[in-house]
Amino acid sequence: MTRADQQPLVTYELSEGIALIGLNRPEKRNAVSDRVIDALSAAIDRADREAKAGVLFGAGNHFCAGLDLAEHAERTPIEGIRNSRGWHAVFAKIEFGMIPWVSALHGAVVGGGLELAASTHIRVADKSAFFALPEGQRGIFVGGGGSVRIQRLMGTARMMDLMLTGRSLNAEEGERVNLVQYVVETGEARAKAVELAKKAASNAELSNYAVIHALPRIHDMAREDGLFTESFVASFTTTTDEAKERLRAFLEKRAAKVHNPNGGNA
Ligand code: 1HE
Repeated sequence: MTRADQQPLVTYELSEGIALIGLNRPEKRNAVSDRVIDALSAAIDRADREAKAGVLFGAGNHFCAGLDLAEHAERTPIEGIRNSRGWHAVFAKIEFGMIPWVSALHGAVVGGGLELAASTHIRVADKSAFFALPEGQRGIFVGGGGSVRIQRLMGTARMMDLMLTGRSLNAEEGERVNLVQYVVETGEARAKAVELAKKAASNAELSNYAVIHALPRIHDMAREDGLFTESFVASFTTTTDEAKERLRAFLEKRAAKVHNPNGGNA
């Protein structure tokens, strides 16, 4: 039996409404082959149906070493496009699906691994994480949506620097350039990601959907179009029975107050 017969390339677990999806090819540093993309796609579909939020992580010492270079070495131009468009389709299901996604990053988060992480809504890195876009050294280009998503996160100048020089950023540098929102101690990324996913899962599902779908679209709109769209999304979400009940719960002091990080609310 081959290794692939024994272990799934992507693991799936549902715990307390949170889908935990693991890239599970640690002997190849979770490099993304066509079969990994197919398995990831199926897992995302399942999570979309049955979870309220999801966490994406990598097994072993690294989150993901990006594109499976062994597979890619043999592709024709049209096969390369099919491959890239396949990644786009799956990553779009993460970014614009039904639920919020949090990625737990450690070790290598490089190339397509960073593109995958960029399709999630919140990124948590532990201190072992490092980020790089070594496509130039491999003679290729980003193909998993990085030119859109990573460029949007870190800006053109910084992404050009990563791609032209092949340099790596550590976790703290990654936070400084907006690649991740959280940095935690080594080994703690997954627990933090689950904690954040649970927080998101406790929101109204419609609010989460609006956040995921409306914010990036409004970002790309002209100002007045954005404000117009915001009013409609706001009115639609605010007038649901669930919103009314949540608003009443606050007024009747049945709901938690906003946490005061300066030590209030005691
Ligand atoms: C791989 C891959 C891979 C490892 N495709 N097989 N990505 C890269 O250019 C990153 C290439 N990988 C690395 O730089 C290193 O492997 C790591 C820094 C991630 C990890 O180093 P290390 O010392 O822990 O592992 P290793 O010994 O280098 O790798 C272990 C095995 O995984 C080894 O195979 P083995 O048969 O010799 O055991 C490696 O060949 C294999 N491996 N990474 C295939 N990526 C949609 S476009 C996206 C474009 C990109 O993603 S470009 C970036 C590609």
